Amino acid sequence: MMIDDPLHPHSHDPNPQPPSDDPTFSLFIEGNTHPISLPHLQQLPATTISNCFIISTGHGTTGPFTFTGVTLHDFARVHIPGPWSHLEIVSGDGFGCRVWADEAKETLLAWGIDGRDLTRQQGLVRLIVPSEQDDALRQVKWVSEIRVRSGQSGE
Ligand SMILES: Nc1nc2c(c(=O)[nH]1)N[C@H]1C(S)=C(S)[C@@H](COP(=O)(O)O)O[C@H]1N2
Ligand SMILES: [Mo]
Repeated sequence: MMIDDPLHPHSHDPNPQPPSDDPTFSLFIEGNTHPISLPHLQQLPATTISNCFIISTGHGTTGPFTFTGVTLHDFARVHIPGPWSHLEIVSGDGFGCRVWADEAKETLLAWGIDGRDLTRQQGLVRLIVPSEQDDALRQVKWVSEIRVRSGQSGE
């Protein structure tokens, strides 16, 4: 295992400080890179999911929050033409996780919280995986890259 691989999450200690001010992220698909801006993301179909918790056993649970954003399912329908098995979601501070296609309807690229815009400090744009309970290791703040994969495993 590579220690600095963002897809093998590090310690459970959250980083409170955004790596930059710009919420634009890059979509990597079949060797091409597309910038995805926040205004663009906010024009995609919005989904709101209530009763979300950020469950981090080491430093307490926060919530319930109501997050608003675009599901990865809707995002993929617009931006990913071919079949895909999973997405690698990576942040600007070297954090990340994988989301499989069968989870995409329940997973948000969130830009809103409790009826307001998420602040950059709160994670804008933030991956929200409501089912996750493992120290918030999939609640990725400051998404900076989404890489589309069609392989079997996470390798
Ligand atoms: N980009 C990024 N996202 C991250 C982390 C991080 O260090 N960097 N830490 C995770 C962990 S371990 C926790 S507990 C939560 C903390 O979320 P909060 O800062 O909203 O409480 O963010 C998760 N998402
Ligand atoms: Mo955590």
